[in-house]
Amino acid sequence: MRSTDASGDSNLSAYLNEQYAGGAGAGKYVFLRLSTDAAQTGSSSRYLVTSVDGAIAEGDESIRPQISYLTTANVFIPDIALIDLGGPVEGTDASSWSDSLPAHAGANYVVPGSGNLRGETGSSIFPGYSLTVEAGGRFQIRAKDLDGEVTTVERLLLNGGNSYSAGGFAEVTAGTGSDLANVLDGTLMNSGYTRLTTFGNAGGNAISRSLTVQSLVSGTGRIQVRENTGSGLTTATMTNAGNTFAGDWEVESGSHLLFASAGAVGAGAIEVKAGGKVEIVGDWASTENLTVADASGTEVVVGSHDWTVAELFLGEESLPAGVYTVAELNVLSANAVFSGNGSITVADGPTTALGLWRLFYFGSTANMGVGADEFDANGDGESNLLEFATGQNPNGNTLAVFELTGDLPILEFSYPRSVEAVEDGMVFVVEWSDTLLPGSWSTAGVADVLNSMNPGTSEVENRLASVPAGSDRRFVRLRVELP
Ligand SMILES: [Ca+2]
Ligand SMILES: [Ca+2]
Repeated sequence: MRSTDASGDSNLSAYLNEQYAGGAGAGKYVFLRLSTDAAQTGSSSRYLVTSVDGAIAEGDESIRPQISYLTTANVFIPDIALIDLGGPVEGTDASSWSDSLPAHAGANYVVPGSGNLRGETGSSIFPGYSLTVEAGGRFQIRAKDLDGEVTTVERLLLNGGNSYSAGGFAEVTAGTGSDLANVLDGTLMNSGYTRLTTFGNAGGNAISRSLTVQSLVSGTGRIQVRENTGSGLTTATMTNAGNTFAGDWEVESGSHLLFASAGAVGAGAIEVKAGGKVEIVGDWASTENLTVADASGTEVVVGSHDWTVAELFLGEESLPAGVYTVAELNVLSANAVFSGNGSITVADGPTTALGLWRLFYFGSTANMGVGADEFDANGDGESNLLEFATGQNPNGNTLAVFELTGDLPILEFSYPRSVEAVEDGMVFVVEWSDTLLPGSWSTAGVADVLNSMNPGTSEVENRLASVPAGSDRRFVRLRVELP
């Protein structure tokens, strides 16, 4: 219990004297009732004091006492639930809510599963302290960007479940109009699975109803952007550069997720599903992953920007660490399209040049199938690994050139060596044998240097190994080994 302060004492005293009415009210009881319907500002709540017979109506409102206090968020604030479930209902309808009042200040509102709350048309500020949408619940945004309108919810909490099957997620939808975007502002704290729904077609006609989220988005979980018909007619735009959301953004088929700045992505990872489109207008530097389905209709709009991600998954493949231009990404991608003239840097992907080489020629970094090291993809007698080691196209029609020249006492053996393979740690060993028997191969006396007369290129250098000639016959070979 708190004591009243000096002005409170004075007001309370004056109020009681008013009820006493100079003796005319003598004998009456004055009951003080604390009204919870009093206005609330921010986290400051207050009770208005009134008397049981409403004598204040005859009195001076200015001296009516108020008891105010500071609340901690979500403490001492009543929870009010949407009770009119199923069809869309208005928050301004008293019958929608468990306290039988239109949405008002000083309460936390909850839209449970099967709840479908329509935001107000025009610009509005949701009056409650917070608005929570639970799994299976829906909140429709109906402010129109064309008219400069904004729906503001100071604290929108999306508490979805863990799936996108019916009832498993919280939903925010673009609620009205055609050829426009509905606009949400305020803050949006996410947890669990959320779907942001836009509408491409309705009843067979294009209505192109997009959604713009200006809200500061925070929290974790998963936020999926999905156009109802997957026709690619709408965009879900995230505009707040201060977003801190640390979950996963997901773009469904025929849907478009646009981040107006790199900051708008927050700390989230991005997954572009088959047929989805993502766009970031800025240099996105992330420690999270970008996952892109290698499927037709999938689009990644890099624009003129440079992005950095921990890992870049293209289909099932994690691209090796490195810097990829949009053009290079389009070579690696069978179906997904990267657009613009920027680049994506992969910081933490697999790091071997051999993996990248396999990916480039065989579509996979994996040492298996047609890309396996010991496989001879083009049947020219050279294994894929030897093709890599000697800087060849494993699908081409070239053969590595090995030459053995010279005479007693020194033979000269020349061979091509991929600089990239050396940087990868691959070991090249020139060795000799007089019998070809297992265990007879030796490197004794071998010196292996760059062929200064014919050094090759920056990608494939020509090596010259001097090998001691034997007394009778001598065989020389190149052995390549992975690190
Ligand atoms: Ca071959
Ligand atoms: Ca070859």
